[in-house]
Amino acid sequence: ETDDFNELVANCEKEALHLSGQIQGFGGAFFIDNESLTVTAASENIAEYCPLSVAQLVGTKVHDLTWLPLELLYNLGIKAGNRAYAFNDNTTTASLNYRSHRSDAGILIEIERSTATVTQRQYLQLRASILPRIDASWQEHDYWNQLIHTLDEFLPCERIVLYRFNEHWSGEVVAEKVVTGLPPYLGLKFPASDIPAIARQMYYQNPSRYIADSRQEAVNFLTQYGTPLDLTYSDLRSVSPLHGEYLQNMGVATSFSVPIMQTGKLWGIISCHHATATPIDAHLRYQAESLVKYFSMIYSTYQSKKRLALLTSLDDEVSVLAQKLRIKGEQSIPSFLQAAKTAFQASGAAMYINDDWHLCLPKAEQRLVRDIDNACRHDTSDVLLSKQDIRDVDGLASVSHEEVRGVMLIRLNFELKSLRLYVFRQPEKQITHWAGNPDKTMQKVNSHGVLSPRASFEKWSEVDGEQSLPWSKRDLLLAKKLRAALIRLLT
Ligand code: BLA
Repeated sequence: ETDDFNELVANCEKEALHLSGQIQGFGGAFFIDNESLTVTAASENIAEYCPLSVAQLVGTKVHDLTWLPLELLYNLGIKAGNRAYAFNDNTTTASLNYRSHRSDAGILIEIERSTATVTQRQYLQLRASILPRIDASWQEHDYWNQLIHTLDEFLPCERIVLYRFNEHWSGEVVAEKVVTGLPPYLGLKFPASDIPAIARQMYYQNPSRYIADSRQEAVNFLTQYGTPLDLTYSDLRSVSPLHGEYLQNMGVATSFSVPIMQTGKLWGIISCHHATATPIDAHLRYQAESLVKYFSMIYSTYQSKKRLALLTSLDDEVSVLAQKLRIKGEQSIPSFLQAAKTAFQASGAAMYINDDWHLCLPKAEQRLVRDIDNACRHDTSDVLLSKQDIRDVDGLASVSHEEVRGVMLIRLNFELKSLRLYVFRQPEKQITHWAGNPDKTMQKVNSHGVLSPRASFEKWSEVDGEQSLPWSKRDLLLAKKLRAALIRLLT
């Protein structure tokens, strides 16, 4: 079963999303080739959105597209990925929203019917509602909640979540607004395979991903030669069948997600759901994208300030620690170790200096510490070694001591002097709440072994009592700063 699963995940990672050759049926699209300046591809449903049939449109010269809002071409620029918009255009009888996307090969035009609109003034009011309410006492979740509540003012959704990626691309719902009657996802973790790398990568090219109806049939969109067009920049791109099924299992028809970038990297997403197909107008989506970008900037300023404050407070902490060693030398080692233990929220500490061991462990065990040192000190990893389970270190598989489970080693190696400082943490019971069993993100649906995404997103709690609490970014920074201070002290 694990093999099946791994194979399927590997397949997902390979799915060429941009070459699906199909679009979703809530809009129509055609492509203008750069070289010939003629239309070389049109979606089968294009007649619903323009005065021409597929056969009439393909082959048309760009200057004959007189019904096309001109700004779509004028405002486009020449960089691949550039976009231009024309909202609520009334050149035809219906009010239409147009979008153009520039790629190296040409220009993709996408057209949707308009269903709602946000005026510029309304948008400015929404945007303003994020900024003036910011208070010096705001914590992270205040920023997150403010964003989703502002989006909720104009997006027709039953659930809006802020989903933050973790280190290895699993993620967690850290803020949520959901109508009563639906199960909350707040605090639940989702495995990385729910959004494969190839789908995450799309957020660097596109400001959002909109799935109008997870059950709707796709519409063919092929070139005049019958080959699929590159739909990288298409908002209408058809839905990966597997993801369509995932959404249906979640009870979601409409899904709209917007990336949150921090320092140029995908940090999280806003994900909006509705159980029944509920159109989100292109103009509203565009305003949501702008609002999320605006939020990202404010939030990264907040993060920089927080980081600066952290660095300053760590500097203070380190200088107090280092001071302890400086004043009384050898004699002060016990109180230094005690203080280091506190600073790292550790269960014990040990230091090797001047060819001697000093221990600060409730049950001091010289031998154990020497064994650990023998196994760890030659580790070739960086200046710091940190583990949540010391038994993962080669040669230490059988260590069993109730105060020694997590380990952090800070080492200095000089020709004459060598110092190694160990801090230990005890095992701690830790609970992770998953949205469904993470070992069963896939299920077999029939005797042929066809796999499908999990059917249950119900809270599934995983309890681990074997590891120490993780060493946080703050712990690692503190360790690096302490190491630098010790170097200054000893040289
Ligand atoms: C895409 N998966 C996505 C997207 C999201 C998620 C947000 C982007 C498209 C969208 O907005 O709907 C996942 N959505 C979530 C999560 C939450 C949410 C975690 O709201 C939490 C609240 N999916 C799987 C597995 C595979 C998979 C096992 O579960 C494959 C092995 C694939 N997910 C998959 C694919 C896409 C996707 C292929 C891209 C879909 C597309 O763009 O067409």
